[in-house]
Amino acid sequence: MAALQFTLQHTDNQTKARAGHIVTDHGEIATPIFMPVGTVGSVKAVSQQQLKEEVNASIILGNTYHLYLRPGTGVMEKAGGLHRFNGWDRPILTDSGGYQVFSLAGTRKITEEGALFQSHIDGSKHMFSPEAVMDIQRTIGADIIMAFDECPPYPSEYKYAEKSMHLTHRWLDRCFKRFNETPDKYGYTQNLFPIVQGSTYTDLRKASCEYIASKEATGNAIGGLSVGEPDNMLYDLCGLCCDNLPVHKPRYLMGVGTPWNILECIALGIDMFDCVMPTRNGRNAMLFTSQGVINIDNKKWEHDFSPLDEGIDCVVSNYYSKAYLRHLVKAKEILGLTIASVHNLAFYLWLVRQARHHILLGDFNGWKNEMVVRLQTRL
Ligand code: PRF
Repeated sequence: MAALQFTLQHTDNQTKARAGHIVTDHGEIATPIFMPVGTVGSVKAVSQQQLKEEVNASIILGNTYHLYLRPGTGVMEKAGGLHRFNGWDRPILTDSGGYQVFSLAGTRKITEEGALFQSHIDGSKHMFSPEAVMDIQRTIGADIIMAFDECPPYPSEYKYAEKSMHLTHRWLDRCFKRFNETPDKYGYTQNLFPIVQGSTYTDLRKASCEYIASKEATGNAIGGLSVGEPDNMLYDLCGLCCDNLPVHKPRYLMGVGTPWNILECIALGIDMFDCVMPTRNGRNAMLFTSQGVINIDNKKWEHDFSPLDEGIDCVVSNYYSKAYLRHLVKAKEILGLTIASVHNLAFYLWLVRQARHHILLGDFNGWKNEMVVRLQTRL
């Protein structure tokens, strides 16, 4: 079995958008790609069959933090890894838990050693160190695993951001040391992606990119963005990071974002995205469609028997009507959560496939500019 391979197929003339191809031991991924978030080993309200047949997902995410707390590494090891446990036989990426510790856990304390935190489930105390997080991700067995990092809040003072970035870099050295000392557990190859930090400071971002690039990993990630900063700042910092990361490695922008954020960041040179927005917002009655944003709760849809979205290639989106989904949501029927989540995910996957199509066709920029306006329309 082999380490991840990335082939850059085409770079756009007018923007920095790329069409590429990733090969992992669990299958291939055409880029740019969006990865549905399956925090606890399940994409909320959506089955693995729906992810394959209706959403067309080629890779999903899991979270080290959640899977470590429940069901725990004992179950994961006995199952033979997350793929065997949840029945998803395509690629999986796990986030390292750094971000989740800072956003979800109760009291936490960051030291040189790692992060001490209290479980959001039962209040029990745990310690995540770079070594522990590598060991846990070895046991979960995702194809792509993430380095343990600190994501500073927005805004952060320069001094704090600088100290935090250096800590993330020292943790990265420890991650690679542990990763290289431990073998693949399940017969296929795992890949460790390092994460750029540096908050909103361009000199720190550049320094972090340089440090991350020096690790010569099979892919690189950008963290610490989409944490409350305005969109123009997200785009400036994302662009700067893309320009300072290796060209021939996939670039993964963590936790971004809205459909228009994704299109703008594809234009800056990002290849991989993940975000809870399509599933979380779907469960809260917000639909992203090829014509704009719909609040399906709204009375205006009560008698609208037209399909959720005729503009995309998903049977669920073409089949169920707006009036019917509104009814399910109002009646708090479980199926409503599933239809909204499947639709939103299918839309996100359709969007990145369209982006790839237009990159290869050579008219990405014009298409993107039109879509960025259309997708933000409130219907
Ligand atoms: N670090 C990690 N995971 C993340 C982030 C990060 O900075 C973000 C920030 N948008 C989302 N998920 N490890």
